[in-house]
Amino acid sequence: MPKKKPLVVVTRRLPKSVETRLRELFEARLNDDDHALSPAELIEAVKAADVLVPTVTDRIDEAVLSQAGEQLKLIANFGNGVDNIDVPKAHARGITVTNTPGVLTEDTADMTTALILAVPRRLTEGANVLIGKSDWAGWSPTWMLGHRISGKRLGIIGMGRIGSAVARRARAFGLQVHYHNRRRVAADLEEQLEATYWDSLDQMLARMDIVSVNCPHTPATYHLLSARRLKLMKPEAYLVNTARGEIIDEDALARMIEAGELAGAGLDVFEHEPAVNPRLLKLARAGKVVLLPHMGSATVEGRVEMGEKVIVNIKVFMDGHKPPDRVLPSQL
Ligand code: 8YV
Repeated sequence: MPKKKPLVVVTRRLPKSVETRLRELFEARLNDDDHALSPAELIEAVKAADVLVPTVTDRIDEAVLSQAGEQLKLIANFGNGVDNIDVPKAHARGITVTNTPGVLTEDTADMTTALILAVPRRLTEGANVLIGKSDWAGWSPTWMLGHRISGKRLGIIGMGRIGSAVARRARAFGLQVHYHNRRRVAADLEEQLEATYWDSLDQMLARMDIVSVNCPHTPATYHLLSARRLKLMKPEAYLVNTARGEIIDEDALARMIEAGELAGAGLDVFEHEPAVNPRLLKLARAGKVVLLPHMGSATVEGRVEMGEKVIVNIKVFMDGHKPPDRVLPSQL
């Protein structure tokens, strides 16, 4: 008798080619209308699935995991960040967790760079003039002036894959690269990026013109940029975040920009997605911040490669081997 295919429950719609391959390999339960699953639907999914493929929009916490059936042995996250999953609890229940690192590095670094450029150069403000309510009065020497990028100090928080890719791009724009990381990176990488390491995040923040958040969201990085730390930044500095909203105290950030204690921000991620802090929306309308709806890795190519990684992780796991992108609680 042929072996029964594992039931793979995918919580959101994925690119067609990925879904087709999932169907060929497994008994795939897909989400054709792409709605975000309710907590009840998520519980239903973990009760039935051998493998769950969630995304950032699914909160796999203790309440969900405690309802999982005995057969659930793998959570193959479609995404790099795993802060949507209680990884220690999953491990304690004997469930392996994997993610999709590497394939969204360049896309996310591109979007980070776009925000690094867009905020000081007032890109969205300018673009909105031409499609806005009032007519453009024409060029003038003192109109719509932003600030120069070249020669400024960029402080990268989190010099992992994405942070390093941001640093490479930043060099090309003439930015001086500084970074803070849990561990200092290898000397040859530091040299290649001409990057200056700051052991003290506080001291780095006080000296940067632009700060980019590129670290994962873990219990240790929740509100890493607290009100106290944001206050250390120069009033003319900008903050960019393409990692996770929870890393910044958003209310404190909004307050400071409103008060002119910080020049502006470029944010692709938010603390309570899909809700966006109304104060930030107001600041965006005033041209003080640029807000994007979590688009950092949103490319066709990236999504297909993420899907490919998910499939490889499931296949290898089902063949009785350790999947390549396991996430261990000790790594968080
Ligand atoms: C993904 C992301 O789109 O992979 C990540 O960590 O933040 C995003 O770019 C999302 O997580 C998919 O689940």
